[in-house]
Amino acid sequence: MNGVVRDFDVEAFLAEQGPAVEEALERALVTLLPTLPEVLREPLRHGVMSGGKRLRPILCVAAYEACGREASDAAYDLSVSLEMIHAYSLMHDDLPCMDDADLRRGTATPHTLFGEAETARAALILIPAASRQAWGACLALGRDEVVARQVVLELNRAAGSGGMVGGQVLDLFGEDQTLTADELDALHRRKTGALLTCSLVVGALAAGAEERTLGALERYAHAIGLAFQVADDLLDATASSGDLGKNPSDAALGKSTYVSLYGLEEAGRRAGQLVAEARQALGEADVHAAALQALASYIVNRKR
Ligand code: GRG
Repeated sequence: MNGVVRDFDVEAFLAEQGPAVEEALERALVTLLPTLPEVLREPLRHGVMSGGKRLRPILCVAAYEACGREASDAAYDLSVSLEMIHAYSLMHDDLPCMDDADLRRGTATPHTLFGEAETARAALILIPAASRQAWGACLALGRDEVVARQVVLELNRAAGSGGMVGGQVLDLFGEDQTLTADELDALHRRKTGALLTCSLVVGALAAGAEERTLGALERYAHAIGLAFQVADDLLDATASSGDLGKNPSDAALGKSTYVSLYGLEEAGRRAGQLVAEARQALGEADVHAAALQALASYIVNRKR
């Protein structure tokens, strides 16, 4: 679908980033879990530690590095605030009152293992915990409270009704309806795009990026946010639930997708165009970040 970035091994890069993200998540849980009633600890741990690509933290740290900073434990601690919001959203998304899924990341969903009420409650704890996580990490990175406040604000804005939650509402209300291209873009810019965009913005803010770099990273993020969803729809239409490790499919839920709207070939072309837009945004602001260039391609070429 889209060419690989020469001389950059994205698979090796992801394999290297993964353990640093897992360790930061463990550090966050070591602080958080003992503060909770026992009955909520296992659903929360399962929701956060059940794997996944860890794309949001990886993008956050890649943006931080693209702004000339060196990744440290505190940078990964910041990045996992995004994964905590993502984990809560998946825990809720899989509940019977939403997508009613029993498989996610190749494993049983938390509510099927630990109960609906326990999972719903445990997931909610992750929202304020993510804000505290981001705040503490910003200060540990040497940023002042003005920047830390801006980071926490961006995180909550992306997670809220103007972002992910608002997109989820549009998604649920759009079931069994045929959405237009503009409606589908608006839905996914919020549901999936807002948090992905926030991942880069937070990394850049914490790095003290100048306006021009911040703007370029934001444009890059808008493009890959949508490209991610187009690729997700292509995978949903072409791979089995066993290969993807999740269910049910969008078709089974009566959802409009980029594939139902454009067909496989045209949706693939759109994903390619969005990757090109993302790369161009970096080039225009002279952001030389091989990892981000390669991640844009990975997002549309991934197999899960
Ligand atoms: C109150 C209406 C209301 C909603 C609560 C449930 C919810 C908030 C939001 C759902 C948002 C959601 C499920 C977005 C899905 C985004 C998405 C494409 C997830 C899959 O992301 P990957 O592929 O997953 O990065 P992994 O498993 O790799 O982490």
